[in-house]
Parts: sequence; C-alpha cells; structure tokens
Amino acid sequence: MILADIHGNIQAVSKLLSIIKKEQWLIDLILIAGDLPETTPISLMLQYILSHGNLSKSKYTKWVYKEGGRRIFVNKQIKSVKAILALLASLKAPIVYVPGNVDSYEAQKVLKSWTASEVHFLNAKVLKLGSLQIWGFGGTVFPPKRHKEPLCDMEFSPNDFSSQLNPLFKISTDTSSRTFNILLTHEPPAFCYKTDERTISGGSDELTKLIQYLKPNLVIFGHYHEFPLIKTQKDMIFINPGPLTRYYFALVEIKENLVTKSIKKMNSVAWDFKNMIYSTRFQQYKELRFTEF
Ligand SMILES: [Mn+2]
Repeated sequence: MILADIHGNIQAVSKLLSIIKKEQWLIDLILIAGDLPETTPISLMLQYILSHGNLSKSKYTKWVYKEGGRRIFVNKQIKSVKAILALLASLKAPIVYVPGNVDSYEAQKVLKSWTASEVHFLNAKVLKLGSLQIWGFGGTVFPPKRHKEPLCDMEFSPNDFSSQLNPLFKISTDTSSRTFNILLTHEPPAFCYKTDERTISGGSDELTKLIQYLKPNLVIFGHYHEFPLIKTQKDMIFINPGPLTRYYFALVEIKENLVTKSIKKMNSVAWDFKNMIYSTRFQQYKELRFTEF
C-alpha cells in the first residue's frame, strides 16, 4: 500500500483501515512518501488569525516553524505521528517512511525511534526488504524564484538538496534481476503539466539524474496534491498515490514480473476540516510528462 501527504488526518486513516478490513485486503508493506504529521491544526490557525488579523499561508508557515507558534505546532505534530503510527500498526505490516517538507525535526525523531511496530525511517539510504530494494530520500527543493527562503524544516535550496542526495549515487546497488528496485521520495522528479489556464513545472532535476542512474522499477513520490497518477515511462512506473488527507491512496501488487497498480479515492467523512482545507489546492491535471530519462 502506498500513502503520501497524510497531514495528520486521523479520520482518513481510520476510514482507510475500515475499508481494508471490509475488503479483506492483505497489506504486506506500507510505503509512505512523506508529510505524515499534522500541518494545519485548526486551533493554532485560529490563534494565528486572532493575533495577526489575517491568514497568510507563507506567514503562518514561518510562524509555526521559525517563530512563536513552533512549540505548540511541534507538539501537535508529535501527537499526530504517534496516533497515526498506532492506528497503522493494526495492519501488522512494516512501514517504510521518507520525510516530507512539513516533517519537523521533532516529528522525524518520533518516526526514527518508534519501537511499538516496524517502522523504517529512510533518508538518503537504501533498505533491503526481501526481494525489494528501496531507496529513500526526503524533503523538497525550495524554488528560490518563488520564495525568498525555505520555511519548513525539510525544504532545501537546490544546492543543499543536491548535496544531500549525493550519497545515493555512491551506494553500491544490487542489480540482480531478482531484485525489485523502488525509489521512494517526497519530491517528484522534474515534470511539467498543463491545466486549462497554464503550464506548471516542478520537481527536481537531481532526482531525474538519480532515476537515470538507478533505473528503478518503481518511482514513488507525493507532495503535489493536485495530481494523483500512475504513469509508465521508459519501463519505469511512476506513482503519486495522491494525498491521504484528501482520501487518496494506491495499491500495488508485485507478482514475478507482473505489477498491478491502482489509485483509490474514498468518500470523505462529513465535516472533515483537513479534507476541506486542502481541497482548494486540487485541480485535475490535463497532461503530465516527466523530463525525459
Ligand atoms: Mn509536501
């Protein structure tokens, strides 16, 4: 099962668990492409609005990561990580996690030191699990042309992102044909897509280079809530399961050389604030392509 961008949505996680139980799906492994912790706690957003008289996304983000809101924000992140890991533990499947841009250092510490169930925290590392070889890399590139400075703990300048990614080019790889190679990241490789109004590009050129080098069977990422997708390019499968905070997830079954994959969308529970707040960001992509490999 592939998840991304949970953003502390415990209601969505509970709904997912009830569907898995009802459908009697057997989940062997849970891959999570970052941004699990709470990001928009309503009480803290109200506190911000009351003290600042407005709600600016970038100023709110700066306030919770770098200013007065941090202590309460981080405590809420930690609480949400513990609650969600405890819920997912009922599936009795190992979890492989890479941090997203919103993962505070403190929330990452909880994921790294979690012992109540099997959680592998992966950042610039490779993990062998049976016949799977999983390369993990977290965080996002902060586009200097869009903003002045990184705001979240795991947003990096292109230079820092690239130097942190470097170790993955140096680890010796098991290239035997019996190994199924997966690259799990939060940031996607470089891409562009068209909406009715404009063409949007994003992702990381460095990740594109890493993919050219590793040639993984499967590339998993998240971060862009706008386009849940399954796409095959040059014999590699690309999956953005979509944000679980908006009730999206993906299932992949690997049997010998046959890979079955699907993206699922659940109905939201009524009055889900997290689903609502992120729905403003949602727009269906028309045509998406990755930079050629
Ligand atoms: Mn993100």
